[in-house]
This record gives sequence, C-alpha cells and structure tokens, in this order.
Amino acid sequence: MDKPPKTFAELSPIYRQPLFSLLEMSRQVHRENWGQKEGVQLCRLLSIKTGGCSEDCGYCAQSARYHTGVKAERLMDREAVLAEARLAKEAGAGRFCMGAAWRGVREGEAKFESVLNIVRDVKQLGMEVCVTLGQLTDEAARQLKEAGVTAYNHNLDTSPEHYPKIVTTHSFEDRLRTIRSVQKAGMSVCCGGILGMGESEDDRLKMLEVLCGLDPSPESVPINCLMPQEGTPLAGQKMVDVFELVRLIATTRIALPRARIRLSAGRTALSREAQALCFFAGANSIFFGDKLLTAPNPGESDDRALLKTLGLATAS
Ligand code: SAM
Ligand code: DTB
Ligand code: SF4
Repeated sequence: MDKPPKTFAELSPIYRQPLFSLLEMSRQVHRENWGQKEGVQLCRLLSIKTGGCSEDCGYCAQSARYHTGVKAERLMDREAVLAEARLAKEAGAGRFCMGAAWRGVREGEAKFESVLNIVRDVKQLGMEVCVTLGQLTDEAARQLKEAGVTAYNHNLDTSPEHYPKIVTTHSFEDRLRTIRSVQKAGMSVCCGGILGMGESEDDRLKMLEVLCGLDPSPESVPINCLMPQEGTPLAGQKMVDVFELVRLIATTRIALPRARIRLSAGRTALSREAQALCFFAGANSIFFGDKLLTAPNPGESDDRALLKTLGLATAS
C-alpha cells in the first residue's frame, strides 16, 4: 500500500469491506512492517496507586464517584514496585507499565517526585518503562522523559462526539493537550481506546481518525474491550462483537502500520480462537499476568500455552 488511510472517509470503506479481504490487506501490511518472525510483546501492568480517583469516567472501577468495591489505596512504596518489576523481568516482560488512578500530575508535587524515583529504579532493570498517570504539564512530561520513561499511556478512549457521554470531569481536548505535552517531551505516545461503551462503529473509526492525525504517530495503540464494572454507569453493557473487534484491529494495522497494537482489557471474555483472529488481524502485544489494574486477565500459563499453540514468538 502506498499511503496508509488516515481520514474517516478513507478508513470507512476499508473497515466495511468483506472480512476476509480486510484480513488479507492487514496481513500484507503486517508482514511488510513486522516480518514473518516478529512476535507478540509481553507487557506487565501494575497499579501503583489504586482507586479514589476524582474523575467520573463511566467505565472505571477506580472512580471515587461510584460504589464499585475498589478501595482507595496509597501510592505503593518504591521497594514494592521494584520487586514487582523484577518479577516481570524474570517472567520475560519487554515492557513494564505502571498505572495510577489520578486526574493528573504536575511538577513539584510530592507524589510526582515519588513516581520519578520509581521510574529511575525500574529503568535500571532494562525493560521499556511506560506510565499512565492522567493529565500532564509540559514540565512534568519533560521530567518523566528525563527519568527514563519510554512511553506515556493516555487513551482517547472513544470518538470526540461520544466522549462527553462517558466522562464529564475532563474533556477530549484535555486528553489531546496531554498527548501534545508527551510528544513535545520526546516520549513515545501509547494511545488507544475502549470498545463497547455504547458507541457506534463510526465512533470507533472517528477515534482512529484522530489517532492517525497524531504527529508523531502513536508508538502503541491499546485496544480495550469494556470490562463492565459493577457500580459504574456502564455496568450493564454487552460485550463487543468479536468480528467488530477484529475489523477494528485490522483497520488499525492498515492505518498505523508500525504501531504496536495491544490487545488489552477484556481478553478474559475472548475465546482462544477469537484471540488468534485478533493476532492474525495485526495485534502484536498483550498484557500478561492474571491481573490488569483492578480487573482479571487470563493466567500467564494459559497465555504461554496459547502463543505456543499458535507458534507465535514473544518479542521484547
Ligand atoms: N487515570 C489515568 C487515565 O485515565 O488516563 C490512567 C489509568 S486509566 C485506568 C487507563 C485506561 O484504562 C483508561 O483510559 C481506559 O482505556 C482503560 N480502562 C479503565 N477501566 C476499564 C474497563 N473497565 N474496561 C476496559 N478498559 C478500561
Ligand atoms: C490500557 O489501555 N489498558 C490498561 C492500561 N492501558 C493502563 C488498563 C486496563 C484496565 C482494565 C480495568 C481494570 O483493571 O480496572
Ligand atoms: Fe480516574 Fe483514569 Fe479511572 Fe478516569 S480512567 S476514573 S481518570 S483512574
């Protein structure tokens, strides 16, 4: 393909073509950009600060506004995080991602200084380091980069039009502002979304259109399926249709050929066959370990068995 599709008008016919021709297209792009052997990156996720968040994101068990059964905890100690990072490294993780249930951070705050120290420690272990701490200032982004952060995760989560139906305490534009700070600081952007929050398939393509407009392009794109959380406004949502998920992954692969597409939350609801189809369509990264931030994830040994069955290597 000479030039990847970028706009909604270009993405839509690609997404809507017969599934098998879409998959043939995405396979070709995948092979050209990742070769035959490049495998699936294993990322370990750790919630370093759980619950008690001021924001009202309608999908999130960590918002203080909903009764979800998730208790607010303090920021983990440096040593405890480092111990988890060592275990991740021993288990073969190529990337260590730390998440905090905050609206955001700014330079000079005590909690931010603690995170910088944690990042410096983890960086020594030689894995890619990713953090997701909410909104950033330019200066906070600069300090994270200096401390050794490889990539900053900040998802758009859905289309600009659907976003205000899901979150009211911050805006889609706020999300973009933080992404710009990350880019200015020279960190890679990890940015994706959630499927299954009552949005249309067009909304998903509009989100992808915004992702395609980012310059530089996102280095990784997490695609989460909503894991409905008891007590949240989205608790009653149905699981997204597997073929819609596969179509979006394939279209993302075609539109962002060099991005790592991370099949993120929701794998516990996907069969082995469905996950295989997601990898076939272009997903080449997962979170491994039996817990995400607060929600469950498939067991490590099941994941290893699946990758072995499929003959997929692991990449760092
Ligand atoms: N507070 C920071 C923020 O909002 O950017 C970082 C943590 S937040 C939990 C990170 C991402 O996890 C969200 O942007 C969303 O994509 C994903 N997420 C949270 N709850 C989820 C759920 N129930 N199902 C699927 N994905 C979820
Ligand atoms: C992302 O896109 N997915 C991860 C990571 N970035 C931080 C988080 C998934 C959270 C799933 C719900 C939970 O564990 O509470
Ligand atoms: Fe807070 Fe992030 Fe959850 Fe929103 S998604 S409530 S900002 S932890």
